[in-house]
Amino acid sequence: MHRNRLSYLSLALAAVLALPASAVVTGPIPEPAQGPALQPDSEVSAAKAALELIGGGAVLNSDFDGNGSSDIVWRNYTTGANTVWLLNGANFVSSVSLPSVSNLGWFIAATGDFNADGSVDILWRNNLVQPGNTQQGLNSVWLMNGTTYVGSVSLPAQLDSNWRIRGAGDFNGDGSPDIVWRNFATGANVLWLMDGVILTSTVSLPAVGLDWVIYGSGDADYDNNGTPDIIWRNTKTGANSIWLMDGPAYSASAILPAVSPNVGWEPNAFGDYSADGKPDIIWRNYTTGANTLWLLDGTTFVGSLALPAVGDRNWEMEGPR
Ligand SMILES: [Ca+2]
Ligand SMILES: [Ca+2]
Ligand SMILES: [Ca+2]
Ligand SMILES: [Ca+2]
Repeated sequence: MHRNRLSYLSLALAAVLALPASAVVTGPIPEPAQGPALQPDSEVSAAKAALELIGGGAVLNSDFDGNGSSDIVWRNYTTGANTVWLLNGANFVSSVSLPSVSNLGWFIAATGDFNADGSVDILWRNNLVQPGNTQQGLNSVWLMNGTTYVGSVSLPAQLDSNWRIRGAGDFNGDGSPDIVWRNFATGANVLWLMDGVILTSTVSLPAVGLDWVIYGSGDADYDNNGTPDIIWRNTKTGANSIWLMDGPAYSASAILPAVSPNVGWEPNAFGDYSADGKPDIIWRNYTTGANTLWLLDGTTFVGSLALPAVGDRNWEMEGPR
């Protein structure tokens, strides 16, 4: 065990140290919005429950339009279209198209306010190893003003496609979102501590077996200790777990209810959708197109609520995370 941990650590360090100090790249090129905006399926939205708002929650870093409610980011991996759903609590209000990115190798990797201007930004990683994809390995932040694209900034590249960005949150409390990486070949996990869009240092987290996948972080602080936490799901057993973080260090785990594997559910968005100041989890079912909100009281499951479905499963829910 100890030896494995050390080998993961050295692998992780080797991987991050191999990064160029700075890479001049163009990032995903915004294109005019195209096609219809992502809309809820009408037959399901009619059945959606209104959620009684109990008011007063913190305004989280998952709120694109500044109305105090967390929103939802979508990307269509067939068309390249991108959309934000604006919500009022758990109620769908409207959808806003973002610029398209036609290179489907670009994944929306995380969200966070990287330039500390009060608007949530979008972190992209191009992770697709494919002939002709010259942007593989690049990472870029879209700086946003609300739901308006302002510009993009390149982060250091990471050419090893086994390293995937799985979320971002301010772990060391300096105001800059830090980036959560997981290596899908080795099980190693690393934080990039950021100063805005500048990588300042890396921190290795404990390694975890490959059945477990990190689904997100964001600013979701489930135990209210001031540090965002990390959501894990075991894709073989259906178990779900939260890593409670103490700054940029693992502190303890909390168990969430299990969700059967192999029926399509993935936890995809992490924010406060019940306006009680406590983060919740939105699940998307990639078999049926259904979306469901888990209401949490800290790390305790309280109940679930159906959200509008999106039958077109080319649309993937990409955060906030
Ligand atoms: Ca909002
Ligand atoms: Ca920003
Ligand atoms: Ca930070
Ligand atoms: Ca926490």
